[in-house]
Amino acid sequence: MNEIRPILPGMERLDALAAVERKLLWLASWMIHNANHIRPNRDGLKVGGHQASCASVVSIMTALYFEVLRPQDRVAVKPHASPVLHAINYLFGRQSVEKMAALRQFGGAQAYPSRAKDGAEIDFSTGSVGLGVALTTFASLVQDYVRAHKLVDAAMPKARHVAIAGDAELDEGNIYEALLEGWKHDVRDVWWVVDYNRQSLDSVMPDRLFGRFEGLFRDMGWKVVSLKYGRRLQSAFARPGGSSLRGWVDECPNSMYSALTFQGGAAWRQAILADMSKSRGVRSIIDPLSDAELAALMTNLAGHDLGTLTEAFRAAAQSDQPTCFLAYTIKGMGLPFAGHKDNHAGMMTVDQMDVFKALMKVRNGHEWDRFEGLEQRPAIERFIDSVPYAQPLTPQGRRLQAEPVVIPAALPQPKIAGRKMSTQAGFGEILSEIGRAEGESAALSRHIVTMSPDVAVSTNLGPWINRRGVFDRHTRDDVFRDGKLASAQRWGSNPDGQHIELGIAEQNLFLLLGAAGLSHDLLGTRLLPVGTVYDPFVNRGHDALFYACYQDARFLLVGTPSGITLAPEGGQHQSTNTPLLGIVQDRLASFEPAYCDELAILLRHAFDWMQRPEGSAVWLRLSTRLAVQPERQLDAEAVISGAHWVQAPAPGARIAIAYQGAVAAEAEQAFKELRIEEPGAGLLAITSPDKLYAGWREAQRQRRNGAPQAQSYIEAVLAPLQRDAALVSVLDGHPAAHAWLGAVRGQRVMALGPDHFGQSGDVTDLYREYEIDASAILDACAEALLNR
Ligand SMILES: Cc1ncc(C[n+]2csc(CCOP(=O)(O)OP(=O)(O)O)c2C)c(N)n1
Ligand SMILES: [Mg+2]
Repeated sequence: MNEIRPILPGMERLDALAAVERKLLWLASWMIHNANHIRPNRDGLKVGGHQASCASVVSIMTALYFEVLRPQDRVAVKPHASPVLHAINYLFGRQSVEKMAALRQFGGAQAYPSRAKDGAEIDFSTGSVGLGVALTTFASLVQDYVRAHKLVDAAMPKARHVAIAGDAELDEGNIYEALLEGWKHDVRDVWWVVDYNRQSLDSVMPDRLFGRFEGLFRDMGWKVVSLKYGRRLQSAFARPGGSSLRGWVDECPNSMYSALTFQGGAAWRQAILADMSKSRGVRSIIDPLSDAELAALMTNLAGHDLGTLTEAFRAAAQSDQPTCFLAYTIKGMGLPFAGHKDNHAGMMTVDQMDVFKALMKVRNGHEWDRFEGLEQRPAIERFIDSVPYAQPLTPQGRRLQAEPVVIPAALPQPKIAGRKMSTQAGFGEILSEIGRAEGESAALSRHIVTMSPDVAVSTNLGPWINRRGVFDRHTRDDVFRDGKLASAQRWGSNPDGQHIELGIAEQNLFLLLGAAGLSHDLLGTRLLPVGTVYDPFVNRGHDALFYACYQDARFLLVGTPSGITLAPEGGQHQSTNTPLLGIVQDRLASFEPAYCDELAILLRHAFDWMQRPEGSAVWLRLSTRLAVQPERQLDAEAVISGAHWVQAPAPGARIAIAYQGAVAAEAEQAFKELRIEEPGAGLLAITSPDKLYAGWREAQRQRRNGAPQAQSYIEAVLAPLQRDAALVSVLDGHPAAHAWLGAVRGQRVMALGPDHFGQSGDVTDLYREYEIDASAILDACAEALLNR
């Protein structure tokens, strides 16, 4: 931790911080004002922005960024304080006026901090409240992991992971899921600084919440630092009568405190005297003050007191215990709507901005100048240059570089052909083979880290875990093993383990995948994170999955078992929408193999694709359904491109069956019968409607943009079929995943797949019920051939 740094020549440190604080308040307010009132608005749509939310957190961010944070620290900033962060980076010379003036515009600074769009200065994107806060816990866990595995240089300074959170974020359940998980993993080096303005979007928070948070955090092993009153209020409380005044403020309901803040000094006086006019002590404190002075005193909360904030942060920095700061603030502090319950999206009017501008001593035409309105400019400039966080983390900046992990041309594989097994079991076996860590795959196995929300064994990660061990910062024994009680699974854990076992909360899986999937950028080492989850419960964590993809995290998600094929596991566990999620989710390439030879190709591709600049995260949808594994030679490129002909159609064929995933056997059986009537028919294995669709869209784009010969893979695949041929498609998922195939060449698609769910039974019953068995496929073929 940096020591208290020397006093600047000619300037007190706190005065310099106060000048910066003022500058940030101005720039953030102006950025939003400019976006809404100054620049042209072509479509009349509300632009928006949160001046009050920014004002609330300006002091906290000043204290952190200009005093406490070190270059290696990583920060998640509450979404609606984005303008403050842009302004901070501007003062550090890392943000441009053009981007700030284009806040919320195409190519401009983002409404909510975005790694992908704002660039290297943003450590974590935020936007969906709660997720960024929790992500810091998992980023810290990942840092512990890579350090324990010596994947990073031990000399690299350890980062603290800091979330600057809105208090309403504490309403999000994922916060508590993360707290529990963080406790289990004894996570260190995390700070959550809560901008405790007791206001959310709609309103002021109930008073009963007060006191709840402290207990919750302490129970989870956190230090809680409550920063309630600023130094001026504290010294007033220390005077005769001060304890009555303190009692009164302590008891003042949140909504009344907010309303009085908005109303100002006269209202404060009236309210205090209504209750305590007889108290000579209280009167001796407030009577000498003007209305403006009284208002300033009564709103002197610690979250706006730079001295209190910096002292508290410095004290906490002495240990690595996770720490929550509850910093009391006023939403809209310093702005005309301070404290008003409706101020969340409130904005200064043009007239109010004129008054504010004069108050900030900003001249017209100089609104964006870095030091406009500040006295002692050279001292402040020197101060900003000397700030620890202003020093570059590396010569290249805040984004680190990682060596790629070399993936062998073919993954080590168990013998598969001829065996009766599922894709889920195949996944477990291939991963276990990689886990032998011999020869070419040694580097690969060293960089893989698996994780699962309490379904490691039931998703076949067991053999890998037995080889590679469970990760924990502390070595913990396996009681069953030590007691020689028979168990197939080793659960002892130690710092060398390569599986991170999570509790059942799926959002935590996606947050951890997100954090681990950024290790190349944040920690300078490439991890290949593999997370397994029951496919239906992807829905449970979908926002966090979306969030991980939005940040361009790179990981492999394995959803298994899936569809209605998990039959007796019960109707509630069936996933029918996931193939569609796989198509629509950007930065996530999704695949569903039917057989383990395809799986082996796709798994290898995933480890490669995750590492490519143009690549993405990958999702494999697998099944527990047993199938006799074919002995055959596959075209790996075709499997990766999304489809391959199992039986190529005769040129000009009238019909083909296309299947995806677990329903292969039904499609093959139907195809056998179809071929008796239609000898030229084809059988297509679809491994990724996502890739096929994306390729088709891309070719359309290229053709529009002057490359008329551009052709997509799926266009080439379907070309041998007659122009108005029928394509009977089937998958264990919503049929809309295939229905679009008819638009590719104008062929007729009969798409089969469960569009209802919820019955349990065996596969035979369910495939009949949801019309994806061989006879349903044949019926569809017959209908297609008849209705030409
Ligand atoms: C998951 C999610 N739900 C809703 C929103 C819309 N929203 C944005 S900010 C906000 C309230 C935030 O209140 P708080 O965290 O206390 O921040 P403050 O502005 O008071 O600092 C809401 C509901 C969101 N961004 N994300
Ligand atoms: Mg709030």
